[in-house]
Amino acid sequence: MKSQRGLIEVRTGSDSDIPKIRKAYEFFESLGIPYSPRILSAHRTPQAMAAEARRLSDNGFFVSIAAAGGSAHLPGMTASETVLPVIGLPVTTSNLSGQDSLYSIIQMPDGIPVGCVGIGESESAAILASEIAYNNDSEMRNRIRAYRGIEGTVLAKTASKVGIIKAAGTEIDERKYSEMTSSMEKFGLTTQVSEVSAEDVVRVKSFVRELENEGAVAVIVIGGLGREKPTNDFPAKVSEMTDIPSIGLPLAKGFAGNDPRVEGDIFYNMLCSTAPTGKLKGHPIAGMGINRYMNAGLFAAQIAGLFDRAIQDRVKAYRDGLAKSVKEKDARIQKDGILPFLK
Ligand code: RP5
Repeated sequence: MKSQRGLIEVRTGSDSDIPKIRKAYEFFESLGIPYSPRILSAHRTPQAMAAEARRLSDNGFFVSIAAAGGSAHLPGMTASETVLPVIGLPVTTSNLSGQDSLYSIIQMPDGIPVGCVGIGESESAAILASEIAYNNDSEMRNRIRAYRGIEGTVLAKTASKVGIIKAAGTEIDERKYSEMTSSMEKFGLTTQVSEVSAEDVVRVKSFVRELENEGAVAVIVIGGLGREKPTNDFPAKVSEMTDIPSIGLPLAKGFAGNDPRVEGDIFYNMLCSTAPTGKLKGHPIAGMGINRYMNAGLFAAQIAGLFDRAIQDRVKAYRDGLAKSVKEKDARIQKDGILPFLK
């Protein structure tokens, strides 16, 4: 497994992660996709980890896969130092089977998104990274489609367009939804929206084909736990049909753990499903945290920013705004004390 630099960095928090994500390297090897492996620890080498994250873009990378286990800070910390899309790969652990890794990666607070795949789903991470990095490369896209068994071929023409597909019946928080779409507009993205029944394969397929023809850079797939039948496995269904990078946005009102209608938990159900063979199958989905609407829009903007400099600059300005607001609040606490914050 000789590696070259390429567009994709694969950082692990420890050498002990490497054999656990073997399938990622194997995917790149089998499709002839160059990648750059690193060991960068968020807690043992934090400075080097952050410095290398800041250099990702200048070093020509388009995307970083950050694989870590336990209290897995690596993906979130990497994402906070770059505006390139970061894919979080939760590594399996012995005491909590990687649930610890998953939860510490996926539920990133709004503002800094990480696209998280299923626990140990290293091939899904590699496929997703390739779909993001080679969105404007017809030859590579068709190679990935053939590998995944997706029907038809595409002619790449990257547009700053993002599809949004909602599973009918999902209870949407309209305020947060419009915050997401209006911020996407401000970043310079155009959106194409569809609400369809998760069971209506024909309509879902025709919508994704339309997006493919128009050069969409990402599709945000919304499903959730509602009063009706859960639709949080909708992102997996959509991702099965297309190589457009799929961003999964799971929604829930109130407590989202241990829903008896869901196999595993809300994330497991979104990122992995049982294939007809009865085997567990992961999907190349950039999973967002529950109700992290803003992060879904931001992740789409970060993908679009790879191909459109103006969008990337707006994402940078947004990040600067986040940092400025924290600094202002801290200055206020130094000046006025804690009382104004204890309202
Ligand atoms: C994390 O801690 C790594 O990503 C790894 O999954 C976990 C354990 O690391 P080692 O103690 O095996 O080096 O940083």
